[in-house]
This record gives sequence, C-alpha cells and structure tokens, in this order.
Amino acid sequence: MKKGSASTVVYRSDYSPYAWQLKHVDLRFDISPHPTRVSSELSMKRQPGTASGSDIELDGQHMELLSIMMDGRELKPEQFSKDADKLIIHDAPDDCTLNIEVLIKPHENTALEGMYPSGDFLLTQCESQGFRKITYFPDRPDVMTRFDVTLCADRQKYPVLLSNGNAVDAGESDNGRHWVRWQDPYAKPCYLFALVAGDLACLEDHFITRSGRDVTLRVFVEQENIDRCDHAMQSLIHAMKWDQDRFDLEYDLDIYNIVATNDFNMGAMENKSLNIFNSKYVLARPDTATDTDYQGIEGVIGHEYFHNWTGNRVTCQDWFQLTLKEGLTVFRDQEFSSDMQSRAVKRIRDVRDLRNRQFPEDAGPMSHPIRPDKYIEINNFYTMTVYQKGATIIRMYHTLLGEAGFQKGMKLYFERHDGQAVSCDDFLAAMADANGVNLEQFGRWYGQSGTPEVTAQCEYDAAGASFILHLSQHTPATHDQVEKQTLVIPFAVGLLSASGEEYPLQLEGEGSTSVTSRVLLLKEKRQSFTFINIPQRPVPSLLRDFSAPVKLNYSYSGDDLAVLMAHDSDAFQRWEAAQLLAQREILGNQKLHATGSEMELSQHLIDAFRALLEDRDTDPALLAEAMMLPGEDYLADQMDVVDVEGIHAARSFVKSTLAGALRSLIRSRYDELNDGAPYDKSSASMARRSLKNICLSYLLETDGGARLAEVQLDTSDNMTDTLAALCGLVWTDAASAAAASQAFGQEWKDDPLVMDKWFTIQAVKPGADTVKTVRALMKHPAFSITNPNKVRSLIGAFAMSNPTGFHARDGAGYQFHADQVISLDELNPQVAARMVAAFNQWTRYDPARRSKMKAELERISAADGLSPDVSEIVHNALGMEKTK
Ligand code: 0A1
Ligand code: ZN
Repeated sequence: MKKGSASTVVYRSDYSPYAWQLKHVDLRFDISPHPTRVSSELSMKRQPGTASGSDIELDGQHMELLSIMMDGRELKPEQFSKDADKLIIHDAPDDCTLNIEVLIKPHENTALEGMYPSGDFLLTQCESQGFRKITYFPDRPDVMTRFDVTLCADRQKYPVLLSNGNAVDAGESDNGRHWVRWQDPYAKPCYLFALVAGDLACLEDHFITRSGRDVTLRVFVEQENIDRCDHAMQSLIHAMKWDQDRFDLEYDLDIYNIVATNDFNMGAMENKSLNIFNSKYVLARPDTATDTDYQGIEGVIGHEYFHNWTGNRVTCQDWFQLTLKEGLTVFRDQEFSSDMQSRAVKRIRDVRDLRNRQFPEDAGPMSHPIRPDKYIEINNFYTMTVYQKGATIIRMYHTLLGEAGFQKGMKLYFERHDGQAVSCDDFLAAMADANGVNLEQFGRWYGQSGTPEVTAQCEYDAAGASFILHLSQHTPATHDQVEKQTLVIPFAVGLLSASGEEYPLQLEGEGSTSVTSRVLLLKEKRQSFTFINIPQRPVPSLLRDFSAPVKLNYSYSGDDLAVLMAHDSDAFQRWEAAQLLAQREILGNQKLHATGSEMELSQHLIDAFRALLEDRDTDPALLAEAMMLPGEDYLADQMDVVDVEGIHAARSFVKSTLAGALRSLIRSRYDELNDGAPYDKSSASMARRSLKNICLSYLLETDGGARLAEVQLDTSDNMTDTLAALCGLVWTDAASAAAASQAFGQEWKDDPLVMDKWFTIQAVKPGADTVKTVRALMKHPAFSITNPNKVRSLIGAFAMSNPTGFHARDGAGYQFHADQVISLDELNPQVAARMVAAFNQWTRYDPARRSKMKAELERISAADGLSPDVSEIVHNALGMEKTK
C-alpha cells in the first residue's frame, strides 16, 4: 500500500470540537477477499452554537467512492468535493442522513491499518486513524456514536463473523453467504470499532461479575492454536476480578471476545468487547512460551481489559491526550501484575525498561512531553514516553494521594466523565477536587519533556545528631523544548545505620515518629530537609522505589552501597545498590580498556555477588535481577561519547571474572535449583528458573559451562530452560552451538512465535559479523518482511539490541538497516518508522560512526515517496546535529 499524503503538522492548540453530532451509524460489510463493499448510514445533527458553516467534513483514504446519498437522494457532483484524504458534503441541512457506499481492498493492505488479511481471515485495526481507510467518517476520538454493524460473507470461508457489542441477529443469504448483525449499546469513537471474519477456533469460559452479570468469554485463534489459549483465558478472568476488587470497576457487556493474529503492528488493541491481539500476547504452552511470555500475556490481557474503563468508557478528546488512557492503563496493568506476581520484581523490570528506553528517547531527537504539543504522524507518538513515563506520572499521583485518595479521584473522574471524550486536565481536576488539593504545579509534568536531574548532598552534624539532605532539581534542555520549569518531585527516602537499622524520620519542627520511610516533596529549585535525632552518620537510601522518573546524582561510597544492598527494607533499593556497584565496576574497566591498561575487578563486587549467592531468604527472582549486569545500552547512556567496544569488553570482563571467582558457589546454586522438578507456571517456579538461568549464563563463561547448557537443552521440559541454554551456547560460541541452533530451527520451523525467538537469538549475537547472519536469515522460509513480528525479531533485534553488531566500525550494520527501512516503508510505514529510530542516538557516537549513520539517515530521507511516519523521525534525527 502506498503511503499517505503530504506531511502536515498538527498542533494541540488548534483543537476545536466537531461541528456535527453523529447520532447513530449503521454499517454493512459485504466481505469478499478482493473488494469489500462498505455501506454506511450516518445520522447527523448540527451541533448547536458551532460557528462553522453547513459543510460536513469526513475523513477517508485509499477507497473507491461508489455513491453518496443525502436524505434518500443521490448527491450531484457539485454538492460534494473530495480529495485524497477528505470528503466534504456542502450545504447539508441541520438534521440529515447520509448513505455512502465505498469499495476497499483489504488484500492489498500491507500497512496493517484499516481492514487487512491475516492468514485466511480478515480483521481491522483502527486506532488511531485506521477507520478512515474503511469508510468516510469523522475519524476523531471525540465523535462518539452507537454502531450497528452487519457482516455478510461466504459461510464456508468465513464462518465466524465478529464485531463489537452483542450479536442480535443472523441469517443465510444467497450463494452460500451468511450474515450476522452486531449492536454495540455504548457510544464509542470509531477507533474502537473492529470486525473479524474467518474460520477460527475458540476457547470459551464464563465470568460472573460482582453484580451477577454472566459474561461469555471467548478466545479465538487459528485452528492449530486452540491448545495454547488457557493462560490468556485465566489471565482475563484474573483481570476482571482484580478490577472489581482494586478499582471497583465491573464489566459492562455480556460478551468479551479476544482474537489472536500473527500480523499486528503493536501488542494488542482494546476495541470494545472485541480485543485484537498480536498472537505473541495470547498463545502459550510450556514448550513454546517462556516465563517472560507468560508474564507478558498476563500484563497485556490485563492492559486491554482495563482499557474498557480507562480508554473506552472515558476516552480521549484528541490524540494529544493519548497518555490520558495509556499512562493510566499502563499504571493499572503494572499494579495488576504486581498484585499477581512479585511487586518488587515488577517494579525493577519497569524501572529498567524506563531507564533503558524512555530516558534515551527523552534525550534524543523525538523528545516530547507525555502530552505532546504537535505531531506530524500520530502513530509515531505511541511511545515509551506517552506509555511508560505517562504511567510514572500516574504513579506519582498515587504516591502523593495514597491508595484511598487516588481511588477517590478515580471515582470522581468516572462520575464526571463516563461516556465522554476528555483531556488530561480533566483527569488532574478530578484528582485534585476529590482530594481537596492543588495540583497545578504537578500538572507541569504533562507539558515538560526531558528527564529531570535531582542532585543530593548530605551533611551530618554529630554534635546536634542531625542530618541535612540538600536536594536540587534541574531539567536539561531537550531537542523539542529549551525552557524548563520547576517540577513537583516526590522523593522517597530512608536513613540506615551502618549496621542496617532504619532510623525513624523526624523532620525538624515535627513530633517524634516511628516512620522509617517517607516521601519528601521537592517543589523548588533547591530545598533542604533536616532530620533530627539521628545518633550516627546515616547511609541515605534515596529515591526509594524510584518515586519519580528522574536521574539521581549522588555519589554513594562503596561501603554505603554494601549497606544498602545488604539491609535496605526496600527491595528495589537493594537491587539499585547492586546495579550501581556493577555499573561503576564496568565503567571503570571501560576506562582502563580505553587506555590499553589491564582490566581489574574489585573485591567489593565479588563480595556483593557472593552475598547474593549465599542468600537463601530473598525471593530468587530478586536475586536474579540483582545478578543481571546493567545492559550495554544503559551503560552507553552513562557516557558522553559511547565506546561501543569498550563497554562490551568491560561488561564481558566483569561477567567472566565474577564467574571465575565465584564458580563453585554459582555451580552449587545452579545444581540446587536444577532439581528436575517438572515444569509448573507458579511465580515461585518462575523465580527459581530465573535464578537458575542467570547462574547458567555465568557458568557459561567458565570451563564446563557449555556441557551444562547442553544437558539442560536436552532435558528441558519448557521453553524458558530451553531458550536459556540455547542462547548461552550461541552467544558464547560453544562448539555445539551451530548444531543445537540448527536442530531447534528445524524442530520449530512451522511455529511462527518460536521461530521469532530463534531469529532473535541469532540477531543479537555480539560481533561485527552478525550482520551477515541476519542478511542470510532474511532468506529463511520462516522470515517475511511483511510480518511485523518477523521484522522486529530479526531486523529490530539486530539494530536495537546488538550494539557491537549494529555499530560495527565498517558501517555494514548501518547500511543493512537503512536498506531494510527503505524497503519496509513501501509496505508498512508504521513498522518502518519504529525501525528507523535505531539511528536516533547517532550524535552520541564517535565522529566516524556519526558520519556513517548520518549518511544513512540522509539516504533514507532522500528515498522516493517516503512516508510521513519515517520522514518525521528522520527529519528530527538529522535536526539533532544543530542542537549539539
Ligand atoms: N491502544 C493499544 C495500542 C495500539 C495502538 C495503535 C495501534 O495501531 C496503530 C494498535 C494498538 C494499547 O495500548 O494496547
Ligand atoms: Zn493501551
């Protein structure tokens, strides 16, 4: 599919309401593989008091207009005008009915937006602006209406016909065709519309809501996958119950359908009562899916379900408000996963993700506030910033107001806005009004981009037994915004004695307290907090639980970190201390490597890791997180000019030296965890597997490690253990790696999701040669450039998760990647735009790499007919040089 029309900038400040009310829409789809005929009936009424004239403006792209009627009469050519994006009907009466017929060609749609094929079935994806590729319509989230939908198709080829709401009627028609009529009683914007037509199998279950509604739950998949739906179904049931218990929110229809597809641009989509999922977030069987997959399914099923209230019942006024539904719903899914699994482990993973991916985004060419002020292509704004940073802003409301205050705010938000399309300001107002607090300054988080830096300094007065914490904040200028304001930063702290006891935190002027953790509010540029009755110089535990999305500047001593790692009552802080120790060690060695000196490992880190390995009290999943060294990208982010090879060499050195020094301890922990117990998916078992496999990854750095991995590979009864062993063999270049990898590829050649893993293992193997493997794998029969999962697992993994491969000195990685972006853009601009972002950090590298990346960006930018999606990102990336 050829891309859209010319790039125009859309500004948040230009918002104005739609001039018409859409009272009702009736749609009929005559589905056939080639053109599908879409007939619509729109009942329109002019909004009283709107200034605009009597034109009705509808969006529409890539379709053939067959006919338009107004109030039963065919429109004459002079009564409407049409271009590549819009249909304008002139001089419409204040109340009118439009009947429009169009033809669309789902089978030519490779962009996977609008209506498109997947395997033998057909489906739609409308968020954010895909409905305009289905029929002419006011395609904006603030136009909400009730949809009646009739689907008509060949019964044999498309026995299952699904849309939103309730199936109210069905029947047979001529030529072996049948039809089903769906009615959604809730008004919704068109981005929540969906249809699915195909021969799908389904798993069915029920959930009785708190008030007694019996909801039929169905998970639809291609026939061969019917044995992989149980976990998704259980996750859905858990999510429905959790939302009642924790948020007092109940499901509002009698049907909840989920459909899994192999062809999807994103993770999943919350269409009203007809969620459509990337099969990666539905299908799981112990032998095909890892523990991470199982957890991902639970999280994404929860996320889409939670959207039913935060997104669907209350939606966004315009796409600038995307974080209204996404930040809030990510917060809700994070809380759900925390309540289902380990809260501390979930928090660590979320923070790691934010730091590794959102912080660089916010410091790069696509930097934007969680509520952006302008965009060219809205699809480029489904970002880590809008989603993950957005969720941390919601988490800060929660920290400031407490669970009860937060829930009071949510209640008022729904009381005020159920059934409406609203803004982030409305959410803030509900939180503020429900709690009688002023959140005006807090609201700046919505409009300010960049990662704030908080600098801490400590002063201890032994004579007065007081401890002063000086805090200051500064947000560096970003590509999109130079002037920055002072924010409200909730800063959680604790104070520990040298032996690890936590002191009660009494601020000067306050009465005594037993509280040992508290949240300070940093609202000014600088503020000092004096704690009294602190008998010894304490070890400060700062920014506990990562209470705000900031970078903390504080130089803990090695001894301080050892105290925090061993004793902090906040598990997140113990992990953080371990990470800081490891980070220092790796970056110190990178410097040695850069000057050609011998690398060395301090006893500090060895002792710290020994303590982790000897710890039999802590959750093994937490220990595993602590043993995971900071990633190369995160380390790169700590440097002014990234030293690709140096970071890799230093990190590898630290890992293998630790492995050598602690080998027998690691081995005994591995043996103890590798107890031959059959697989189960409980959190406790997952935790044990995660520690076991981290131990294996260290043992693979030592003699005999490969043998252990080979045995694990042979005896494994689950994909987590299998993949850990295979990755280990491939990445350490074990003698058996090639044969093991080939056997795996052969065994799973017909399983798309497992093959994605196989592509990724090979794509992220460190080293400048990997680009050749990736190029060769693109010819593998299981690879397809039109399938987003394949593109992400091979090309995306190489460019985003293989620094020594992608940044190979000769520029071969860059050139390969640019070639792929250019050819992908012809097919699927959304995915191409995600891929091109691999170049976004180009100005952070040495001059030779910079000029090679820049040349590739320029080559992409000059490509014929570039989509607005890719062009917006490339344009910003190239603009980065000016700000350096
Ligand atoms: N709203 C979905 C994500 C999503 C966004 C855009 C899509 O197509 C362009 C598809 C899905 C969610 O947050 O899960
Ligand atoms: Zn979402």
